[in-house]
This record gives sequence, structure tokens and C-alpha cells, in this order.
Amino acid sequence: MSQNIDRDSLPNPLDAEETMSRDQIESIQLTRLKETLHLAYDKVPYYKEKYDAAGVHPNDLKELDDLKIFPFTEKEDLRKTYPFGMFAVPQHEVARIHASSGTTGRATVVGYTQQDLDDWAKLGARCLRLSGVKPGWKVHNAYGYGLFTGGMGAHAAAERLGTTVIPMSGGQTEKQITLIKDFAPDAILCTPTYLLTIGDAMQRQGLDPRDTSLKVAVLGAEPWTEEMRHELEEMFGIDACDIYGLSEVMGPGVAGESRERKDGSHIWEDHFRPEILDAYDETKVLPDGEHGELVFTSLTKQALPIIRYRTHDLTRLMPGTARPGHRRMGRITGRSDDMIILRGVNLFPSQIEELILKVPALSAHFQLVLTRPDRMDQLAVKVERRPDASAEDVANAAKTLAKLIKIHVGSSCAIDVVDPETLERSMGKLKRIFDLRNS
Ligand code: DLL
Repeated sequence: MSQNIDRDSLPNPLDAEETMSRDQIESIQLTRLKETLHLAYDKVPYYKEKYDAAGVHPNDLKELDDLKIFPFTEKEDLRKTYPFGMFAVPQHEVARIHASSGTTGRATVVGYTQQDLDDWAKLGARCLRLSGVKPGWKVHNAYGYGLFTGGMGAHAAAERLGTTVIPMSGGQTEKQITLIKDFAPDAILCTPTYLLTIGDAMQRQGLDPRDTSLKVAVLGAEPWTEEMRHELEEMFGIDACDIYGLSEVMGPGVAGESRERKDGSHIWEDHFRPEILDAYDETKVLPDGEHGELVFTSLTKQALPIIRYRTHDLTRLMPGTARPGHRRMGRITGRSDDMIILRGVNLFPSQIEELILKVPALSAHFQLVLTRPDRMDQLAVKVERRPDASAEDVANAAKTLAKLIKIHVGSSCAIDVVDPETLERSMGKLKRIFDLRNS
């Protein structure tokens, strides 16, 4: 390459909205919320019918708090109107379509105008910048390209920031490693469990992941814990930051985390209005700090305005820090549809991940297997031992983990410590729960 310059000298200005005060943000939110409600009501018959049936009208919104009188939108609404029934613009104005396959039922289809794509890239770029990625850096993108929003969403974000993007996509782990060695990227974008897969595969090849050029990883698309952050940071000698998003609301980039603070992801509130619902009573909107289900309303989207969309992700809202006008979300502790109810006790895979990583002989590769022998639900935690753990370490580890789960989660379960490399590896979003109760 000819003439390399000092990359730190490249301009990297914040968007004006990133530094706005809370009052300024809320004033923008109110204006945009009114516009969005009118757009949905006027252009999407499904919204009109729903609002007429509920006896509400966009003009009923006088202040931000009035949002709570409007009905929710669910994934099911998008399924019912499959494929394009909730689009608010004619098809020729839709510049791109993505879809999420979901595990059950029809795919949900989402669309973007050119302006939507532009906003998406801008917000994704804000996230990467906040996570320490700089213009001029090389960015290895291992989110899957295609209908999934991860690949193309992260790609556009990295391009917008002014980085050199390596559009590797997910899978082909050996090739990922070759490119990381040869192209020497500064940052990697992928799911946390896929970064673990890459790190493991490097170690198997006799490479130390700490020797790569990587400085930052921006990880999301699935729940992960502080313990997993620590694991990956130690393994690669990097800073690992969170990025959050979902296709129905936009894709990756709805919220992003600061490299310096690592204190949760800032939601870009000039484009989205978040709410937290009581997980047991959906009519109750909870105050900041309280834990419940995250709900989003888009404020600028043209092709697919989405009002009070129930994410089923469980978290809480906290005041902004690195970007004080924009609130942060805590880690997603689980999805309400990923919750296992085991003999009356609720538990999430992330709770088990947290406990497994407290036991030194156990690795972060685990699965939860549910069965129902004799009509009694049973949970087995299958977890790989670390390669250097002795037989004695393993025996103790199983007992320790069972005890930790009993104390912290409140249920008994079987622990099956298996050899390294025996559980299926993640290539993107990892499936952790295997429910064999009805098979
Ligand atoms: O996963 C978008 C995305 C791609 C986000 C790449 C970040 C990075 P969906 O396939 O529609 O979109 O899945 C959305 O994934 O409701 C959460 O349950 C989960 N999720 C996404 N980001 C995070 C995160 C993309 N940072 C669903 N932490 C969401 C925890 C996450 N869960």
C-alpha cells in the first residue's frame, strides 16, 4: 500500500444529536412521535383498524407519556400482514428488504427506504465510534450477510464511519483465521459466541489469539454476560463492547456501548423511544431503573414505522453517561420466550453462563437440555471442560456448579461435563436450549 498516514489524525466528529441534552432529545422525540403516529395511521390500514378499534387517534398524543394509551405491536402483527402489509410507502420507494427467519411460523419481513438505510448506517457508525472503532481502521465483519440484518447493517455502519471493511460474513472459521492473520484487522464484528469459536479454533492451530492485531470487538445479536466479556477480553487481549438491535426496529445499531466505560448500551433516542413494561402486567410502564420488557417506538422510520414493538427482551433503562442525553439499557438478561420454567422456578441461559464461568475448570461452551422423565421436568447442563482441567478438577467442578445453580437460581439440575470440542460450535446466533420434553 502506498503512503500510509497517521490514522489517528483522521477526522471523527460526533453527530450533533449525540451531544444533545435530555431536554433537547425529548423535544425532538415528541415532534417525531406525532409524525410517526400519523404516518402509521394514514398509510398502514392495519394500524388504522387497530387504533380505531381501540378508540385512539394520533391526535390523542399531547406529551410523550401519552404513548402508553396506544396498542402494542407484536411479531405476530408482522406475520399476519406478511410480507409487506405493514409498509407505509409504495413498493418502488422500498430500497431494501431484510427478514428474520424466527424459529416458529412465517418469517417477519422488514423494509427500508433510502433515507431509512442512511439513518441506519449513521446510527451504526455512532455505535462503532462509541466502542472505539476509528476511521481508517480495518474492520473484519463476521456477522452473516443476507436477509439477516447483522452483516449488511454492520457493514454499512463501518463504511459510514470511514473504515476499511472486510466483508467476511459468518462461518468458514479457518478462513476467518487466515484473513485475521493476513489482513491484520483492528476490530472484529460478530456474535460473542462466534468470537469464542474463532478463539478456540486459533488455539487448536497453536495460535495465541492475543497475538492478533485486534484491539476491539463489537458483539451482539444474542445475550451475553459480563463473565463472557471477561472471557473474550482475556482470550484475545481486546476490549469487547456490546451492540444491540433487532430487525423489526432497524437492525444492529439501535444501541451501542462505550469502550471506556463498558456500562451498557446507549439507545439512540433521537430515533427510538424505549419503554420498559412490567413483565407480569403489560399495562404498567415502569420507571427507569426497574427491570422488565423493552418496547420500542421508531421515530424516523419511513418504510416500516413501528409503534410500541414488544421485543420480549428483558432489561432496564438507566441515565446516559458517555452520551448523557441518551439513556442506556442494561444487559439483556434474557428473552421472555427463552425463559425456562423448571418446576416453578424461572431461569435464563445467561444466569447459567454467569455461573459456569465462575468455575475455573469449565469453558463457556454449554447447552441446556430439558427432558421430562416420569412427567417431571429435568434440566441437564452439558458443559465442556477446559482442555487443561484434570479429572479431579472436573469432578469438583460439576459439584460446584450444581451447588451454585441451587443457591443462585433455586433449582437442582444434572451437570454433565463433557470433553472439549464435543458440543456444536456457534457460527452466529447460538442455540443454547434443547427442549426434548415433548419428543
Ligand atoms: O440480531 C440484529 C443485530 C445484529 C444486533 C448484529 C446486533 C448485532 P434479529 O435477528 O432481529 O436482529 O434479533 C434480535 O436478538 O430481540 C435480542 O433478543 C437479540 N439481541 C440482539 N442484540 C443483542 C445484544 C439482530 N446486544 C434479537 N444483547 C433481539 C442481547 C441481543 N441480545
